[in-house]
Amino acid sequence: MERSEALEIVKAHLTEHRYIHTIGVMETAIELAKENNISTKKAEIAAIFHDYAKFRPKSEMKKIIMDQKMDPRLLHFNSELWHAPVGAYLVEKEVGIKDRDILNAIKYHTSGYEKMTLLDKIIYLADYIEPGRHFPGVEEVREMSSVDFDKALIMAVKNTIGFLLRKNQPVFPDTFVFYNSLLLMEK
Ligand code: DGI
Ligand code: FE
Ligand code: FE
Repeated sequence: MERSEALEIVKAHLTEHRYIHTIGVMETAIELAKENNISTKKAEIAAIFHDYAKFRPKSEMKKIIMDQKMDPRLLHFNSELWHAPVGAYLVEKEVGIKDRDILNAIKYHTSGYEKMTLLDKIIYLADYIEPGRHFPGVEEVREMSSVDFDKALIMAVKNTIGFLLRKNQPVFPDTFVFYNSLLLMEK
């Protein structure tokens, strides 16, 4: 699918703010894909559609999680997590994207999981460091991203977990599993 067509489709599902974020993720993901020698096309399409389901009503997302027999633990954790797996499902069903690599990158872009591929990691990190992000610690991760990709990823996951802990929020188990897998891989 051409970039212009993909952007036109996703735009109708997003706010202006979220569309600008999406463009930032797309540009960042393409840069990271080049730096890490993987397909920029898959990174481009996964980035464009990563937040496709961000504005679906919670009731609709909940129904999809149940009907499609997705991980039932999702329902006990923050509903912010839901747009990622639901997005992967809807992008396949409504947009017709069949590429498993792209769909998995969308599916795991919020929580992460144990066996993240390089494309999954690129979308996760691009979502975190795109130029529109301004939270504490992001600049350090941004700088590290082109020096040591894995180190930047660990910093990003660590910051996210720390952010949830400080807010007394539960952390989805896959996020810890992702964090552990990155640290154990380093050795
Ligand atoms: O959709 P975006 O705002 O672009 O970013 P995202 O898909 O990474 O999701 C945003 C939020 O999800 C992030 O601010 C933290 C929140 N969140 C809630 N519970 C969890 C969680 N993130 C992770 N990784 N794990 C959780 O358990
Ligand atoms: Fe998201
Ligand atoms: Fe996002």
